[in-house]
Amino acid sequence: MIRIDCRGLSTDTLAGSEQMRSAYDCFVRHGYAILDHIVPEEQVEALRQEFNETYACYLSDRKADESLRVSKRRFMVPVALSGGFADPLVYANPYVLAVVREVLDQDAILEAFGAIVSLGGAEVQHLHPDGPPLFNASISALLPAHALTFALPLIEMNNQHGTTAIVPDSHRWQEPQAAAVMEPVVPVGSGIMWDFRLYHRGMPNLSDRTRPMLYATYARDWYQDPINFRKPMQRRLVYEADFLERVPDRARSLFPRLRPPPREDDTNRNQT
Ligand SMILES: O=C(O)CCC(=O)C(=O)O
Repeated sequence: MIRIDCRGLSTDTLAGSEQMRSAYDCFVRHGYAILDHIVPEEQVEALRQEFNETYACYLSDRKADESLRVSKRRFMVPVALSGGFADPLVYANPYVLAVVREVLDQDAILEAFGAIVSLGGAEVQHLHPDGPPLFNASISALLPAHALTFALPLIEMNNQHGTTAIVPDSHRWQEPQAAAVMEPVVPVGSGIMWDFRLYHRGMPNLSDRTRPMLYATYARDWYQDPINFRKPMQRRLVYEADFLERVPDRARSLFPRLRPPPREDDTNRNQT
């Protein structure tokens, strides 16, 4: 398993760094990158508390119109880009963006943002990629990545709380096959990213603690995740009126089509 330690790595010189080169190589060859020490642990702990308070409604086994059940006791839920979740270190982490822009494009967008909540007792998921092949043709597996998922767990992902198991190299599969599965421990402050084509699955949560994992979908700017937002009330990005004003210049290109959200009294305006 290849891991990239970002501790002490200056964000000013990331593009040419050996660590980012290794992360890129691992991503292109094997379909994943694990980045250690990208967010201070105290900040992740604060996010976990904020998540538990703000999103308490998602901490039980309950179906909701705006969330998606992705396996037994596991849900994909919307998280607003507000409070601690609007910190650019979360949605535009410099280490993550360095890999995203190299793997996808300098103009890659943040296509969706939210959390996967794995409740205590959540069962193992089936192996799956995050999206279907781009074309119904073998060339799809040979192409560069078109989208990727970044996951930032709010408690350690391990064999008690359940990690995201991945099948290295499976982004190049022409069809599903038997292969070794890797179960990385992802500590608080670390993150993992995988190619949208990579086979992976959430592992069982054997503990009685809920395991929230923030996710961000980054994509080439013409791509939209075609399967994970199939319910009418689900939102890809939830944000407040002044969010865009607070996005730093270095992250503006993640939001090329974002407009201020519609006012409640103005139902004729477009929604993103
Ligand atoms: O819960 C996890 O670790 C992964 C969830 C996942 O891969 C999904 O729902 O698509």
